[in-house]
Amino acid sequence: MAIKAQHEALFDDKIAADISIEAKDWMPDAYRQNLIRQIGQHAHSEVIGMLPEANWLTRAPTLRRKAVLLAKVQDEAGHGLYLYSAAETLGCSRQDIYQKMLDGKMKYSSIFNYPTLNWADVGVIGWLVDGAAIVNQVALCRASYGPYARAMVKICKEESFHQRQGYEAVMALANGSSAQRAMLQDAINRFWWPVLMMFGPSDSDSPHSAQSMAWKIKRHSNDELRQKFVDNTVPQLEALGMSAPDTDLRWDEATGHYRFGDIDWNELFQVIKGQGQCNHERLAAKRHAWQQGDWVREGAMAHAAKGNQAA
Ligand code: FAQ
Repeated sequence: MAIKAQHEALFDDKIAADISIEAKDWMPDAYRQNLIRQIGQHAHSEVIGMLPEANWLTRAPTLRRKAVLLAKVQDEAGHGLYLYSAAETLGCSRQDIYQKMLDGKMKYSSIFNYPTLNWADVGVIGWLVDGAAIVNQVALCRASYGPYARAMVKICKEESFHQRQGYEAVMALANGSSAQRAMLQDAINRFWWPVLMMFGPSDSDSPHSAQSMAWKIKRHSNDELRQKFVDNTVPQLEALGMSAPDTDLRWDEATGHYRFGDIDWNELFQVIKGQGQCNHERLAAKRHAWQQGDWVREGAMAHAAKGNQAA
């Protein structure tokens, strides 16, 4: 057997036997490129995802809420760093993929292109956005690429804390004044559908899913995970005494799942294409931060070079 065919056979055997693929293992180039694409997009989502909540850091209602929010936003930066490191193990350069994101050539999650208009949005992001991220990411803890799967284990632990802090914050509003309840319902109404879109296009419209599932990068399809999220979340909505902006949402005894209305896929594709409410603002903020941080990078590199000379 030719060497390449031997490599391919070993790779296929490992995938079939659920043995992790590690950084130094042979892997098909398409598998490597697909992972760089997904992990890179995931890393960018974490760092862009800091912006909507950071918008409320200076306006948190109490010192306790502010300290918790600061810690959460900082955790998201950490998640970005683990994921950029995981992507680098595949041979890409962090600076290159970051630049592609700044240039609009690499994607990040659609959800972060929606504005945070009131304090309830911060609780709803923790509860629903982190809640959706966990449903997606728990499955990724078993992704076939070892460095990605291991990064996801640590990230999921922290995301669970984020989800609970979000639910605790929305519980306070749900038990508050009628103005607080109205503010919470407004935030749910604006975030509900965009959160369902986080799981990606429907399976029939998802070009990467079949191959990613065959490679066991994705363990569940976009629609399966979306359904799981809805099933998890509707009882929480009911416990809060709140509702989703979906008149078709109902329990289906026959399937044991909640049925929900049609998603506006046109909206998702517009946001992905860069035409969401905040796409321009988010990228402008990151480009500005990158330029402002130039002197820090220069100093750090000079320091590192000096350390290398001394060694
Ligand atoms: N937004 O064929 P598929 C978080 C793109 S982390 C933008 O289905 P795939 C934590 C997709 O990239 C949230 N683009 O693709 C947090 C592809 O484009 P391409 C991020 C989207 O990869 C909380 C094209 O459409 N999580 O929230 C979206 O098999 C709070 C075709 O789609 C992850 O990234 C979208 N919603 O499945 C942080 C999880 N959906 O590359 C701060 C890891 C699809 O061909 C605060 N990623 N696209 O140009 C995944 O699980 C997958 O990549 C999916 C998409 C499920 C997102």
